[in-house]
Amino acid sequence: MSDKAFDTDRGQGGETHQHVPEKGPHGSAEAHLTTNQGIRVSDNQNSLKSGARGPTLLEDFVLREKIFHFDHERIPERIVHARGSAAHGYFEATDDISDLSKAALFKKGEKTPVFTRFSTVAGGAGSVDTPRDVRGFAVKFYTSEGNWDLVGNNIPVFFIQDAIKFPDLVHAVKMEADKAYPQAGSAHDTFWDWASLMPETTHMLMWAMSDRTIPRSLRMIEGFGIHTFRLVNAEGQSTFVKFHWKPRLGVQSTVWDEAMKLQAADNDYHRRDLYEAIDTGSYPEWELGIQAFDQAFADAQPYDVLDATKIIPEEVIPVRIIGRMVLDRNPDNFFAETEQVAYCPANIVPGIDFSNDPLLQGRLFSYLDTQKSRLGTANFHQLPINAPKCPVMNFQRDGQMQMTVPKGRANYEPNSLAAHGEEGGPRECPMTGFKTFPSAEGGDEQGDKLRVRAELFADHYSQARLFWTSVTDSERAHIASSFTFELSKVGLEQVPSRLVANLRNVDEELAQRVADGLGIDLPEKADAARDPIDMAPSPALSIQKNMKESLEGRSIGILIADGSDAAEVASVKKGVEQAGGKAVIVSPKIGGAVLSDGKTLKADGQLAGSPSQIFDAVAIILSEEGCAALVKQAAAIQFTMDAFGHLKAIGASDAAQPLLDKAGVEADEGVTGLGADFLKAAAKRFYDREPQVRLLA
Ligand code: HDE
Repeated sequence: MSDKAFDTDRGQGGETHQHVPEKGPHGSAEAHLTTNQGIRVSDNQNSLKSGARGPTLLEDFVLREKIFHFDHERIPERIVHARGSAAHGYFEATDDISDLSKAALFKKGEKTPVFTRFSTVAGGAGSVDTPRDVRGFAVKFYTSEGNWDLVGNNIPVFFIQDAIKFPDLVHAVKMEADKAYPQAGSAHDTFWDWASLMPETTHMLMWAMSDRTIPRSLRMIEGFGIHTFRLVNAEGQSTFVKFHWKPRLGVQSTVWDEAMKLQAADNDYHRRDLYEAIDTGSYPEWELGIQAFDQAFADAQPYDVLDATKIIPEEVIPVRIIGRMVLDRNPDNFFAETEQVAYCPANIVPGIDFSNDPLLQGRLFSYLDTQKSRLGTANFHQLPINAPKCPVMNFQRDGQMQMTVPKGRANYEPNSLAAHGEEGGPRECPMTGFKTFPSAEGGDEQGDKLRVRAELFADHYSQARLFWTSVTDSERAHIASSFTFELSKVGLEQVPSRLVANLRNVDEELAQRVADGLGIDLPEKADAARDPIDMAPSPALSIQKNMKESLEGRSIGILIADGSDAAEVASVKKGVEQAGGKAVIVSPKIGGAVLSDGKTLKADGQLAGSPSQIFDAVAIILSEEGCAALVKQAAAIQFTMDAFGHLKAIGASDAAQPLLDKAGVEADEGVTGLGADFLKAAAKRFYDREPQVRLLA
């Protein structure tokens, strides 16, 4: 060797490998690093060169294989729902519904493994967690009879009624084709241009502009199968059904200013929250409920149960709880599991069936198809995360990335090979196999091939109005303000008034408030294809009317500084933890603060990196000297001001008052001392405070 060679792992060159123990600084002697062909790698630091300063050699198969594989690590992201977080868990059937469905997974006491993925819709895989957006809620049940995928959202209705409009919706809402922004979120020209021309979006827009689309946590969202499905019992009788997931922690949302600030504070806010909850044994849990009904009920409603822009109010058909889902294990590998999981609404098991909902029917094609382009092979079902946990046997063969090795020559059916001592392969199961429910699809008229929609689909406004009349004044103000905010970002002059013209069919006051918020004249009311009717309000649609006051699953920030009273800090921390919450100590330095007892309490978060939007409530425990220092710090003032502005409880020591004053905190029910009253307040949001801190439409 003429050049002076340097071997990074082992000091100066020239040493032979025999002298080096086959063990890296973090590895074990047994875990040998190999190539993909299983050949042990002797050096993972240096490529093969012709002399230490010479060219790298093409011969270096270790280098080439490593770079080759790296170059192909990325796969196409999902066209929608690209950003997601997932977890393993189980579903447990808690009620006997054998009168409705013969599915084994619904047998009371049966436990079925699940893999559940939550997602935003519009943003790319690397986008943020808290834009205003619908959340996907997809559950794969690995049942003993095959996989059932319930691929839903956190909103019970959808933007469109017919699958043929889906590409238009997605093109309009995703980043604009020429500009590549916005990366996530609907506040831009093309979405509102399209939506304002599509009155069928109105009901969904009401939900999208409500606090449902800015959830506090993925653990605190509801889930809905949206479409009407069928359940089929052992006698072959069918019942229509809608599926609901109800979170044990209740539904909780952020306020819009908080959601925006969360994007800056923590891009991964929801992903981290889900992961950490499971990691610390605080398992997210939902109840699965159904609304079951028959054809006579369906025929009697003023809306069509096949229309995905309509709900059935829970007050009309109460949700019957039939099971619970617990998510108790984080994925081991994000790519192999969360990214490669392939959901498909067409995956159903005996005992469940489809309805004619034209949106559902289109989905039955789309998901299987998209997985081929995303995962690259028709054999994606063989990936561990997608493979059923019951036997899979058929005569499908070959294809890219075939992972199984079928034996023998029986790759066709019928065959008589078994009778002659060869492997004959599986056979049909006329008794236990899946049979489509033989619904009578009507006589000659319904059988005609027509590009039409059923008559009641033309009512685009009655249920949008139902949503508006069912929520609180505060929720209405949020809806009107969100419409105003989103439309304020639209540069196309014709669009806001067109949308407001549609809103006049929902509620005149809503339309007027949005027009006032935008500073435009109230346009003429849009023609309605079908006049809306008034439906009885459904309080179940409101978040605020159904809040669960609890500290469980919530995170409380405790701001301290040098001199804070040690006993007060300890008591608040203990109180929060005993109530099931998480107490997070925040101080100007991560190293902590020296408390009144002379001891240093280490902080969980540094003030500059732990703004109050990441907490559900805050306790500010300061001494006079601590407060005098913090009152001059923008981060501390902002911390306090935002907690107040985001309608959270603030528990404060007497000496912290100057900081509260500087931050503009005014006394109300949510501003407390540090005792039991704080713990009670911390379980709530103070929506009554809002008119005092923010101008709403
Ligand atoms: Fe999807 N949707 N969708 N969708 N959807 C996809 O499948 C599609 C719809 C939903 O975590 C895609 O694997 C069509 C309604 C979720 O992996 C794609 C139509 C609902 C997820 C697709 C709809 C959903 C998807 C993109 C109109 C709520 C993420 C990547 C007919 C009930 C699942 C993929 C996950 C994903 C098509 C409408 C929920 C392209 C054509 C309604 C939760 O196949």
